[in-house]
Amino acid sequence: MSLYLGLDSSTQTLTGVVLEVAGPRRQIVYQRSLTFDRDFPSYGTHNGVLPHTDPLVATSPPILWAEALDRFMHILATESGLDLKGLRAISGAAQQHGSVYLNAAAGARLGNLDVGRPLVDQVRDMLSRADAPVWMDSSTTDECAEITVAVGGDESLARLTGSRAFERFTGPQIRKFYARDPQGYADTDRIHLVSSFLASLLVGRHAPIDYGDGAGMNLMDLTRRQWSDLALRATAPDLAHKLPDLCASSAVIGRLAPYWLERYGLPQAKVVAWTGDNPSSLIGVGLIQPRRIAISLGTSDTVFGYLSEPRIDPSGTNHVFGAPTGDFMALVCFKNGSLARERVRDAYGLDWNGFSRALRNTAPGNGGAIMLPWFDPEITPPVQTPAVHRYGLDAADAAANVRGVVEAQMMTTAIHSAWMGQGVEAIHATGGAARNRDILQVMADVHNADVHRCDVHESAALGAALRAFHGDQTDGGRQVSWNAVVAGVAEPAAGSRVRPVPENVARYADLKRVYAACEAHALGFGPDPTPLTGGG
Ligand code: XUL
Repeated sequence: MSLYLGLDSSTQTLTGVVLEVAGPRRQIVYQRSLTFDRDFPSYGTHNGVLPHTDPLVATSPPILWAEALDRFMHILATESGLDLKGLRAISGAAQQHGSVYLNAAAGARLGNLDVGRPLVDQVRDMLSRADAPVWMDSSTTDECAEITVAVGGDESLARLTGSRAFERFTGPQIRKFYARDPQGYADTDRIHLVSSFLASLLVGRHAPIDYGDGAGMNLMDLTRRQWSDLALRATAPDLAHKLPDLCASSAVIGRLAPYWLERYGLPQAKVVAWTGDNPSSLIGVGLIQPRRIAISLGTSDTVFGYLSEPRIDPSGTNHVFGAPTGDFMALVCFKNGSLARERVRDAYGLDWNGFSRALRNTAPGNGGAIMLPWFDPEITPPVQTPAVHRYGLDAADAAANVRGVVEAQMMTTAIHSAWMGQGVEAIHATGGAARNRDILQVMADVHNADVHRCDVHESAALGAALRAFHGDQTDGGRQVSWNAVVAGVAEPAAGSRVRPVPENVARYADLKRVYAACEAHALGFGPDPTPLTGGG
């Protein structure tokens, strides 16, 4: 019997999942989350982020993440009741893009962690910058523009690194630090991602950055999987010497350092490279084959696509990262997810049952009526000023508006993931709203694909535990397919398949064109499409 620990250091929590593998049987035997605000109140974070007067700035204290890791290991060792002698490997995932700045003494300190002192006190002395900018930061618009010009434009940067410049990405953040605090930058010996920083604490030396998370920096040549000289030069001087090495996501990067063995009695488990939370979730929702996507219906709606080759989104809104399988993944994010569904539900005084009833009592295609449900600023397509647009849709008709919001959300996911160019056969639906079969039917019909419900929670931590298992196996010379890795754990719920109805598929093929025309009109670059819609 072997145990595998998967950790996920997200914006607000550190979660650990322990997977037990005994022959073909896999089961989750332990799960625990620590919430940064509640469990570590002395740092004064709000939802995991420090307060700032400038609303565009978002940073967190890296020592908080280190303390949480230390406390999690203590709890695991003393309260889990697990026989940890069987712990064979650990891997992890972390919020993407955030960066941690270490001084020249950090290498030696990492290699010599004092078992008698809490980790947090030792990490404090390793930092050349007390705070870490995180993915919620959007203060680097100038730096994005400078890097983009130096690399030859949006499209060149996207082709090179998988994404055009985004404020939260690590390269622009590094450039801002260099520009605002040149001495701090000069004192920085190594710049880690959150993922490689935490992995470094486990192995007791500077850990590499994996290709998956490395692709979220605007610094890595996505196809060659190496740091891009051009992008590095566009970002900050001498950066090549400050970045860790890159490695495959499944690489075993070391074993648990003596600190963990002596302090918590843990065995010398292997440590598999950490990655970003999104690449890790790809495994956690069992997305390991081409022609499959996952749609997470949560606070925001997110599409993950498994890609066997790097592709570029011509609209420049979306990202391509490395996938833990060694392939690639696409990430498309829609901000108006559950919030938009709730706004419509509440506007018509419905509960979720009433919402479902409205969906069942209206015909697919909504008589040609279209809603653009941009209750909040939207990421895909980019919409700065929120507004709900209705084309041929009567705002007083509750049922038509319920259908309008759901059809809009499914059509926008289909239209804005078409660039992945892979013809979707099956969709893994996750998140709260995936419990609603009527919504999943619209998803199946709009995408013309089978939809399977995935009931996994903590998909990033689960993905990390599965990656720990995979890394351990392949490191031991055993070939194990990703199918075998996720079998029975990160698979769709049995009996949850929803098939597309051919007649609805045909209707939505037409309606998607109308939706795209409405979107173009609302964004100001297309004619009024009302004649095409229900009101025409
Ligand atoms: C992805 C992104 C977020 C963070 C959240 O580009 O910024 O999903 O990874 O933790």
